[in-house]
Amino acid sequence: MDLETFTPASGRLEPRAALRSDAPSLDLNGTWRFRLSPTAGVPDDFARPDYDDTGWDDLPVPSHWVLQGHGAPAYTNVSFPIPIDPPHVPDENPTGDYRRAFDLPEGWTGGRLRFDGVESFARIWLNGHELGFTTGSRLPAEYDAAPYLRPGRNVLAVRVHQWSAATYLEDQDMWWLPGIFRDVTLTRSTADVFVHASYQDGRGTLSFEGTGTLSVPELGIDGLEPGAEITVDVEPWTAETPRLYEAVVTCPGETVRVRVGFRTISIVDGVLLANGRPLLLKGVNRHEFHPERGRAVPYETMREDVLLMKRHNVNAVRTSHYPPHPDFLDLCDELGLWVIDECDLETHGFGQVGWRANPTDDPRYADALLDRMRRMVERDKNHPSIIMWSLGNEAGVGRNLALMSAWTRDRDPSRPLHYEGDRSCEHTDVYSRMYASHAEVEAIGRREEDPLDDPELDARRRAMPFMQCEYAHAMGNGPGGLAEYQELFERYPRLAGGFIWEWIDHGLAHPTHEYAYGGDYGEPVHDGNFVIDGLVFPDRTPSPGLLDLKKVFEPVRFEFGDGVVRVVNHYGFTDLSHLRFTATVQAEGETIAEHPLDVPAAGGECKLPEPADGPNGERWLTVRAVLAEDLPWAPAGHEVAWGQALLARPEPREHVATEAFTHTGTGSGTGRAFRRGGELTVGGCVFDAATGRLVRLFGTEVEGPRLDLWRAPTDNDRAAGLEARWRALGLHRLTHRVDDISTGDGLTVRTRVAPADTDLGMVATYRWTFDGGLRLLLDIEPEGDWRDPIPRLGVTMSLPGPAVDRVTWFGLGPGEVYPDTGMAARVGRWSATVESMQTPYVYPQENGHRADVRWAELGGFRVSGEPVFGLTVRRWSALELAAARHRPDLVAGERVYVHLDLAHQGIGTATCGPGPLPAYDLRARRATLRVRFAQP
Ligand code: IPT
Repeated sequence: MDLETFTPASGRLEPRAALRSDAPSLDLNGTWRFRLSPTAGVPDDFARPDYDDTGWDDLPVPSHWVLQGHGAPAYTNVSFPIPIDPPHVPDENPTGDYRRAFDLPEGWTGGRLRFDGVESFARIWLNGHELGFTTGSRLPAEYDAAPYLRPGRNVLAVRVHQWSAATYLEDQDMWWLPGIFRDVTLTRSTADVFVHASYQDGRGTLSFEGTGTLSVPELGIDGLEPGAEITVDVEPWTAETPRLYEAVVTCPGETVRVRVGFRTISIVDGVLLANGRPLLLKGVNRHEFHPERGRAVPYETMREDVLLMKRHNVNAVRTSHYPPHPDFLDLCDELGLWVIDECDLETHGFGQVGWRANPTDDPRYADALLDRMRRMVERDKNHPSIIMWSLGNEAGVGRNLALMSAWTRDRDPSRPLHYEGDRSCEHTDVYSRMYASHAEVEAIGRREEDPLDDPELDARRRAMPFMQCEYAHAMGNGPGGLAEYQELFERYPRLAGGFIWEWIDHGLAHPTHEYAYGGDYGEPVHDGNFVIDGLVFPDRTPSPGLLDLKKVFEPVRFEFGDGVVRVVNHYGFTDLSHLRFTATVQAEGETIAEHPLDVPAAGGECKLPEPADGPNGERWLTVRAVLAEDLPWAPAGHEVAWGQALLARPEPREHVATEAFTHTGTGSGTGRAFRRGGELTVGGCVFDAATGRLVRLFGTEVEGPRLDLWRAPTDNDRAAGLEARWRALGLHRLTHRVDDISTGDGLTVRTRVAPADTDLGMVATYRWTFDGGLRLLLDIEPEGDWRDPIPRLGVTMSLPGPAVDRVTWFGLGPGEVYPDTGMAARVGRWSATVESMQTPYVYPQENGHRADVRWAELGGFRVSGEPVFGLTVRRWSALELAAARHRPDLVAGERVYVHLDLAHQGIGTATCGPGPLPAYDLRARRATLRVRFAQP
């Protein structure tokens, strides 16, 4: 059967550029007739124009049938959902038959049928005549329709098989989503144009391949012939300044418009350059994804992606791991993103069988691989945003890479080649890796990486720029370590930056789970929530990881000195004249002064305003850079960068000696502990006399605070092996024993806290005193040989649920912070409901920790740190959070849990890449937590 042939297609026309042409075209998207069969062998009589399809269903095109109620999606990462036996596929091969009738407009002749994307094998008939078949799901296929078109009614029939020999080339880490998922058109355009537009020192050189003549009215270029070259004064295209010129190519029978951007990508002395200047890629990996529509992404959603990227200081995108919808690339040209366009090739699952029979090295697949590369390059060659071609992802090594690379070098010498899967870099121009640790990136930055066996290849690779095509795996809470990577990228010229894995969580909208991941459709082989690893949630709400990334990628930095701020321009190609700067002074989070700052376009030192009068309290200066005017990707006032400096600390708080309160004489106002029956009272707060536990805090019933070491493991904790070690140790099931309770000036409760079946433990001594507020000084002392990092160090208390609705705090906010994340947080006064303090990770896990909190008001009291504490407030316990598998599993209970922490374990990015850097490991150590509870 054809679907088990190595041949990539039959009957298809030569690939050509995606162009905007004035040639007539007919949009064939819309409602088609559809029938799903479980196997491939059903009769194909449905292709006859007179076939009766009344028993079929309607199906929108573009779409994936599994997201339209026919069959179900399936998620695997590396694993193939079919046996690894190329080119064969199982008999169970979901097969979708499509029919669509259309009327040809009066006077229409000729034309091509164009399919922009069909997953994965399509056979096409027009009016009962077979046009051929095609593979290469995310690449266009065109057929000559002229011989079979007829006036009036025409019938197009398409049979799509989910599995084919080509499936072995499309093992990307994503949902398997068959169907006609991109546009279908009948077009009379046949033109192909390849525009070359380079830039050097203010001058642009333009030429083109194709037929007809080219004009760029704005540049006074008129009637340029193919092959001729012209050099004129131009403004360059960069992602920061996406200057496009409209070119018109008058071809036989049609006029096409191409937007030209003048730019030159080069590699000089091992440094990646754009227009002669170093290019630092601040990138993300983008899959096409929409929570309801899968890879059939609406235009507005593509645009939203680009806008969101731009607004978060992202300047580059790798189209992992296939060419995107062509409109996405137009948006990148227009709004400005550097793009690595990646071929639709991944054979990762062959790695599971020692790369035996890998298509990348199988000559029988040579045509198919070359076909994919050609179709990408031909389709996308006119985009100034595309700066490199990538041969594919995780496809191992093999001779077919050489063919793809040689063809591409010949066709388009202007763009460097990328491929990560071959460490020798034999067929590429850049040294690319994924998830290399900070230490390794630094070694590479210094050109001190481990050598390759082949000295010639080693010398070649050592002279290449380096990039991480994937790093900082944004799965769940995280990624940690972003700032440290960025610091390295900026320090070593060889390092051209990289691309975060990945842009979006691929959670599919689900009626009970909210968002589904692998296994939620009963797939026998799946990779669970590994597909939930994005910087934005499935609905494109930015996650804390994206907010941190925005901070780390800031193109403007502020360095504070005595009465001055130095503004440093980190843009690669523009000055700061598009920005407006302000300085705000806040005392304990209340704004007391705001001034514009006059910053020279080149950056430099600015005097700060004189300190203003105002209330006593911790005083912070915040300097912000915002857009001065509307830009196509964000409105005026959009914040691009900020910095903060501490101006003044408050006078140290005078803690009035406990005796000073004894004169109140009521007992409730004193620091002495009074016993009343089974209760002890300290300053109006009530403790259980037998356990020494606080039971009533200024009238509110409470449980705890008690020492707590547990957090709901993050994906990264799990991947780092920490969860297993923590559970083995029993940190989620600590026991508490009271050893001593003594009263006098306050109350002292000595306890030993330990899990079962180990001699490790912590002595926790709670000292309660009253000075108008209730102070807790908790002394923690580990006993035994603690080896592993611990999840957290702090206390947990719970209150009746209704007691807390909103939390107001002064400290870092508004979002969550962990030791190696939270760069987006700034010092201020914040207020949020308990609900909105939860970060909605699709796969529930530790989240929502606010750091460096000076004080917080909740539940009718104020808790102050001496000096600061970490704060987490939830309507479920850490154990309930850890047990949940989807967000709807988390149901508000009767209690609200308040965690007051001294420290947390770092986050890292161990789901792919390194765990937390050693400095962010939380070791069991002697520590003291000091907090004070008071009525506001
Ligand atoms: C890497 C893949 O390239 C990417 O598609 C994705 O699967 C990512 O891992 C994990 O989310 S490959 C891996 C072996 C490092």
